[in-house]
Amino acid sequence: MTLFPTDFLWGGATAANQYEGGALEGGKGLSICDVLTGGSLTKKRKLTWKNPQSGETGYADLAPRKPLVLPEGAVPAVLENEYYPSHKAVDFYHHYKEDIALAAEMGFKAFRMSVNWARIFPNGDDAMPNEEGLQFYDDVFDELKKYNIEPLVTMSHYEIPLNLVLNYGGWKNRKLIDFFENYARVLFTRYKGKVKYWLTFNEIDNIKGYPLICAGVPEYSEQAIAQAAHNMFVASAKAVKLKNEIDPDMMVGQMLAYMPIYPISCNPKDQLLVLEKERDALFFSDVQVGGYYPNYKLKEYERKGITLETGKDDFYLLREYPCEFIGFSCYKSMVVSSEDPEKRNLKNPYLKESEWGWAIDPDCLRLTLNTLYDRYHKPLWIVENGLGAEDQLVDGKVHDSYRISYLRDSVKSISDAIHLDGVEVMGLTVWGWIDIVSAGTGEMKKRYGLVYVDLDDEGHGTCKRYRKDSFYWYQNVILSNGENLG
Ligand code: BGP
Repeated sequence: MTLFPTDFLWGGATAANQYEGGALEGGKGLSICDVLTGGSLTKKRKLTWKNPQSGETGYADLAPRKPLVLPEGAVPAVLENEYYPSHKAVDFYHHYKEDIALAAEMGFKAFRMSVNWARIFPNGDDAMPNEEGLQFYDDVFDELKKYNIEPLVTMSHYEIPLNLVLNYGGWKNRKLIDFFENYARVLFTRYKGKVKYWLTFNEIDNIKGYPLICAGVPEYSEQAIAQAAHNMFVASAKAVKLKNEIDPDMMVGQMLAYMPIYPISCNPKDQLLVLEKERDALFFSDVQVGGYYPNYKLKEYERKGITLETGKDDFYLLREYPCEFIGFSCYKSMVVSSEDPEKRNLKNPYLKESEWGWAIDPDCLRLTLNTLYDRYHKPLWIVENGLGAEDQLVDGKVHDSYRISYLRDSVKSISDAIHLDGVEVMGLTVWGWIDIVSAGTGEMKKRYGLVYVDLDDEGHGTCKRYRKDSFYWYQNVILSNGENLG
């Protein structure tokens, strides 16, 4: 019995700021991620700054749910002699032909990547796009076409032109709606016929914890976050409207970070907390996919005195131009307790954890797929899932049975959602199918790849690519359309 549809889009996922490199080449402007240092589990990533008047330089913390605090007169800046993982990343910029050939060898049907906004509009507010940047992505899409691989393109994946942060305050400024609309118009017009699937903003719901990285908003206030999210919703709806005009065959999706949340006990208070925490993510799909602001959010805004600056067509646009599919990332599940509602990372006694403390939950995809499908009845695409682990390269080989086991459970979970529950699933793009820089920690050591890249946390290494055991495993999975899980 075939469990997966014949047109199921198997593939892998990446993001420009973690993969592409060439950050100072081809006329690209600086993005917010280009001023972030590397790090590790114990040494947090920092943002570097400079005071242009005094020449003083330094490092600022990037803690979740905290504002970015810089000394008077300082601005985020690239410092000499500092290592920035996004600048070279794993150098897709110069290796794209080799990498796409590897993806094709595995049998990929889809390749998730992001266009770096600052490669197209170096300052975000430029009148004209950067032709060299446009040409680079043309070359990449042509290469993918050679192998019949569909690109799935995120328009903004944890990067935003630095100028839009410094001079506009990021997405809390409504002017960004126009800049993004312009950017979307350029992308859709140029890549019409080459790119069918688009995602607007990566993990938009993470704006609650990371407004700077998700939305270029340096302060931490619920008011600013609500406004930035609203502006992004309107920009996303405008992108859907535009693609209808430019190429109705394209599909524009939402991209949500989602994880199932379990109550620590059957105390009803714990279950109420689950409801609340789930809404932290679902609010974003309620608006972007459902097309309206849900009452629970309007009530919350009322209670907190949050008011939105809106345009006269905003709510009409949200209703008329919702996203057409939901792309989501899901790596783990979470446990909450009403005794300590803000505490994250409560241990689940039924699950093992990765070396980075992420719960390994074989059922989280089936649960997520059902939750989202029951609520929206729109096609779903698992655009990120995978295991970050430390790998050993020995004699050119990596025996990553732990990754195979994780991914095998994921594929089973998706297959159950399809054939037991009837969920409409478009595809799976395994996160970091080739080793890339970790978004959270900024290190190379946390590897997700089916392909190993010889680079360390400081960017030293040959950049050479090696096929891991999981490469061959996934190749068989794709070849058998999910029947042969090894
Ligand atoms: C998601 C991001 C990715 C990616 C992934 C893994 O949140 O969309 O950019 O990096 O998580 O996270 P990390 O790299 O921190 O392990």
